[in-house]
Amino acid sequence: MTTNSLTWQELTDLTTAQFTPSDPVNGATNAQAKLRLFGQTESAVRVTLYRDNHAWCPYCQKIWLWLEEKQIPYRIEKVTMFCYGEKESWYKRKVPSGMLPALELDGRIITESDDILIALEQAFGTLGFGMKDPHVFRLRQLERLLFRAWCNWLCRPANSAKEEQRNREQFSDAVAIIETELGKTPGAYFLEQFGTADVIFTPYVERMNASLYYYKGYSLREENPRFSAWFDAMENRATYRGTQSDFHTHVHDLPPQMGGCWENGEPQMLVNKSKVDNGPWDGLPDATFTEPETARAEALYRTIKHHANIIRVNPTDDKLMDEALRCALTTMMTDVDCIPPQGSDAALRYLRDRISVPRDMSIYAAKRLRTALEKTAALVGDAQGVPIPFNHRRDQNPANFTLN
Ligand SMILES: N[C@@H](CCC(=O)N[C@@H](CS)C(=O)NCC(=O)O)C(=O)O
Repeated sequence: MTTNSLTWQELTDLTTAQFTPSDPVNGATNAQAKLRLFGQTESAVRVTLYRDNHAWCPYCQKIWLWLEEKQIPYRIEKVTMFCYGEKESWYKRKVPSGMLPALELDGRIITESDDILIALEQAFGTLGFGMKDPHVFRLRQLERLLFRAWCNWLCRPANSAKEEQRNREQFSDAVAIIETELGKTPGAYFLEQFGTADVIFTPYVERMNASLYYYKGYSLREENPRFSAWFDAMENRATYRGTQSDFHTHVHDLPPQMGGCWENGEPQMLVNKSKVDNGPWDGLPDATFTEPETARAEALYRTIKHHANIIRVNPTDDKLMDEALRCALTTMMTDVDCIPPQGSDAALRYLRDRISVPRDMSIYAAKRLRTALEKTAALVGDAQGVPIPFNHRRDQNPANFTLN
């Protein structure tokens, strides 16, 4: 059985009936808000966080998560990272290096994420054990040890199988040290209670989990029981879920940021890479919490909101993409195939490859949309979209999405 595509009006009626977006200002952690009040008044705001449009920058995620956990009212100003497009001149006047994150606290600009956390602690108190606590200090050093071992393995080409193996072992040794640390307290977090140390580990451990799965066939989350429990505990926090990205977004954002990521070509790596790129996206160890019932409706709501720009930036003819996109959304919502126009397979896969989490939508919403786009594309062919660039991500230039 197949169905005809729904009109934009019919799709809008569906999302209105099925989805009530939460309040970006006072509701759950989300990547779209420009102001967060946590029920307080705007006069309580002392902080502005300058972070990237894509909600991707790891050092920004650290500050973001801390502010959300502490429920400090703050404004958000979004800035373009170099590899996505032109850096805003107003930001360069404020922070000449253009680096992110930056924080304005009572009118004072602070850069460097660790200095930002220390300043925030001085103004608002610590989140559990703070930056200068000796246990946290030691864990911060171990986080950098793990980071260096990860970079060494992922971001440098190995000259031989032996070198590749050595890099893998060095990383595994660093992981073993962290596993021991995680085992020192009865709970799943680094110290007795959730706090600064967990926030510090979050951004890069999330990126390690994604990148090593895809480029090396190594599953950090599945192969290490304490890391696994830590990820599960983090996913129990609505704050973390609001900042959480998916494997697809990370593995294609990392190469230009890190100056390259190197595949090892091993059989498991090839299997993992294919799953992340082509699906099925269900079952990937990027999220294991129960899927919210609203995932499809959220994906629909977010796509409708930006559909004019999504269609305009797609390399395919606008009319063709309009019909094809409505077909994919119809399938996503009805579970019935909708045959898109001939020649739209590459266009649908172009979009499948450019959903950015959490910038565009949450992780399960993205899985639903990627699945519907792939399923619909497969009805008319196997043409792939324009490949995702490796040296930059100007195909994701935020300027294209600020037009309405
Ligand atoms: N040590 C800095 C590192 C910050 C950093 O490397 N930021 C990157 C983004 S992750 C950046 O702003 N790069 C410039 C750009 O991409 O525009 C910190 O901890 O804040």
